[in-house]
Amino acid sequence: MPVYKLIYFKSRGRGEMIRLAFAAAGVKYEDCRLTREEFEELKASGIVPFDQLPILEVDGKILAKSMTICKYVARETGFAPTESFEVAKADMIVDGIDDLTDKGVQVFIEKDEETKVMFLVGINQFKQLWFICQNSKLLSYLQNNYINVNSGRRGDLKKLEEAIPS
Ligand SMILES: N[C@@H](CCC(=O)N[C@@H](CS)C(=O)NCC(=O)O)C(=O)O
Repeated sequence: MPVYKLIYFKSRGRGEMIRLAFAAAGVKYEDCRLTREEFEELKASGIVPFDQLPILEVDGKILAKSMTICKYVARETGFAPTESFEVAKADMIVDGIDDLTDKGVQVFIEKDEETKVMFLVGINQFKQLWFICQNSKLLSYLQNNYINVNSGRRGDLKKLEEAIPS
């Protein structure tokens, strides 16, 4: 098994899907979470493709782009399908998650509170979210494996689930 080092910020963001993929596969990896200053230093070293995180080091070799990394981890750990149409279906869900993440990032970086709320409402109405939840059972996976029952966040997810048309 190669030595994996995932480098991202001290947040879930675009790194979390990769952390979930490793967790689902039960594969050990170093979960390196940088501060903004540490990221600037790493960038200055010139090893960060696209000057963006996350990146994954695999035995010292570097891979960038969160969804590319997710798909790579899924292939390496036996979670990815191999039949052509099934691969395309998995890619379709990954692309949907990517679109959804872009919308989430919009909310995260928006400073104006009213615009933030507008973006949030937009996400709840976002068809991709419904599709992903229906097809990948993402929400139930998150609820069963990831959300701390005692943290109160389970309630948030429940609300989100109820907002999704069935
Ligand atoms: N499509 C890329 C987007 C990566 C991206 O935008 N990463 C942000 C953090 S979420 C970043 O590193 N931005 C550079 C910066 O903040 O200076 C991916 O999925 O990896």
